[in-house]
Amino acid sequence: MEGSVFRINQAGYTEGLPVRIAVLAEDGVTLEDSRGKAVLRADSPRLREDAASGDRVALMDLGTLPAGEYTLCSGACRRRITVRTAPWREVCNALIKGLYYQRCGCGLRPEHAGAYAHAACHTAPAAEWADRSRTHAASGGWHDAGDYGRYTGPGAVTAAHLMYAWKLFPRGCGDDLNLPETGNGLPDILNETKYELDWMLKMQDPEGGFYHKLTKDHFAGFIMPEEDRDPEYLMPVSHCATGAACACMALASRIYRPWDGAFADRALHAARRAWNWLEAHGDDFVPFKNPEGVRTGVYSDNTDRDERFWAACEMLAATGEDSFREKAEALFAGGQNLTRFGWQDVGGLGGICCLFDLKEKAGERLYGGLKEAFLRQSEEPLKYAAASGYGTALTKDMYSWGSILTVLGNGMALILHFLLTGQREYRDAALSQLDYALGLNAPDVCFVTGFGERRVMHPHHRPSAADGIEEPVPGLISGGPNKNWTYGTTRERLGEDTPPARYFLDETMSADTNEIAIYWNSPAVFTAAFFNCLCMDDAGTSCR
Ligand code: 9MR
Ligand code: ZN
Repeated sequence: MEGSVFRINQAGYTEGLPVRIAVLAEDGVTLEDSRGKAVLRADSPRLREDAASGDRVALMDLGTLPAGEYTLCSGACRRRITVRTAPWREVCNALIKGLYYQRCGCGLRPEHAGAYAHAACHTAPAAEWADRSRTHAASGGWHDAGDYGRYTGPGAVTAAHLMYAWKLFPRGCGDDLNLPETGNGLPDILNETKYELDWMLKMQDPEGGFYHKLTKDHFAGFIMPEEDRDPEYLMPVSHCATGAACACMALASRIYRPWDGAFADRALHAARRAWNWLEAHGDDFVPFKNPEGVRTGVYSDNTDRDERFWAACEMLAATGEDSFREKAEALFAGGQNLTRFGWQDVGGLGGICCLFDLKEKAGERLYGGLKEAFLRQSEEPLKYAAASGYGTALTKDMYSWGSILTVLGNGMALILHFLLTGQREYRDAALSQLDYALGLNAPDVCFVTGFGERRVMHPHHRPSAADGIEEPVPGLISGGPNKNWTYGTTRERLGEDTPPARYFLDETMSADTNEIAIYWNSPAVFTAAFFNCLCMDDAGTSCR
């Protein structure tokens, strides 16, 4: 495998969807079936320089292939690929189960977690940072990433990706994940999401605002979570956390109502209290800063206009009240990035809400304007993908910390564009973003743990490093190449000349290129759920 001239989706291609590979050599390419018979021959590919990686590479579309095992041949180099009827189910399930392994405040039992079982962690009540005399029971939620903190905004965004994945692609989200709740009547994706939502409700302060995060004052060492026993604190309320939690809770009230009216009511009540807090704090926005002496994740942002926009859309969808439409219109008119779905810019989530759930309720002004803006903005990722030697929807400057979020967020935007217009080039470009995550990339790495012959083995993830098991915890996705803000230790290893798309180290200490995070798993769930749905649907356009 070392030095292969092929880059492939290592987790498997899908019958009925284009099979794309990248090749880095000029020899002609032959594809053999499992009996060694050539089923496809391509002339010498025309290599072109890929700006992000510096590679001379050709992206080849082999068209659609029947399910089976194949071998790619170029000169002396051979590499196996697999085509399956529905590879996405397994990937999607693993990515959701990956979040289960991040559960905090409980033990993971062997019957659900296998070898990755561990004792309960972080169960103690937490004091407010600013007033240690005030303590609250706030355990639960998912560990955010490779660290053990729980952060409200990132959690809200993750839960929203999962809820929309379920809302848009219910049959694609898998089920039967062997969670403690499996079989209780709720789909498992919603069971897993509820674990985070139940915690998030505990993060609301008596005034209605949401604490920004629940962490220690410093990151833990590389120990198991149950060994991390230093006190944790509720860090101050922030505008962005409150806006994101408001939106998330309003969405949750709609999603869970068919199964659990009492929970839906609690969620909507929390959302209203958060909204009132935002209204009362319209003029005093300040970016969140770590209090003196705190060194855990900051998740700072210099505006809350996108969180307010998303919250207004979700409040409108949950209540139908006109005042929210007016707010949403005004915040949209102020400018929103509708293709962003990450913890910092949540404009795209407000967009999904309006475009797919509100329609008439949004009114022509908001819906029409938003749709036009979204369709325009989402042409960008298509252009990036077309310009990239690997079909990746990033320019060379976009390889920042957690570049996988931008890749998969663009994948989400491309899918939504396809759902709105039926244009196949958008669907196919979205597929390239998943192909990237699963190995069709310059470093030749499958970024999802547990998948692929050249998979991430040493993510910056405390349990994976501390549990004594060779394979990392499965179903977690690495942030991937990052050359924009890097650690000295990473630079020492990779040097100045390594191009952005190759700026990746599969090493535990490289948090800057190889951490995992819940809100990187969730856009992968969304995209995989879509393609899983597509595989199950003969019409091939939508699975709604
Ligand atoms: O995802 C975050 C990324 O966008 C930032 O560049 C990076 C540095 O501030 O932080 C990332 O978030 C980390 C958070 O601060 C703490 N938990 C781990 C997160 C993933 O690396
Ligand atoms: Zn924990």
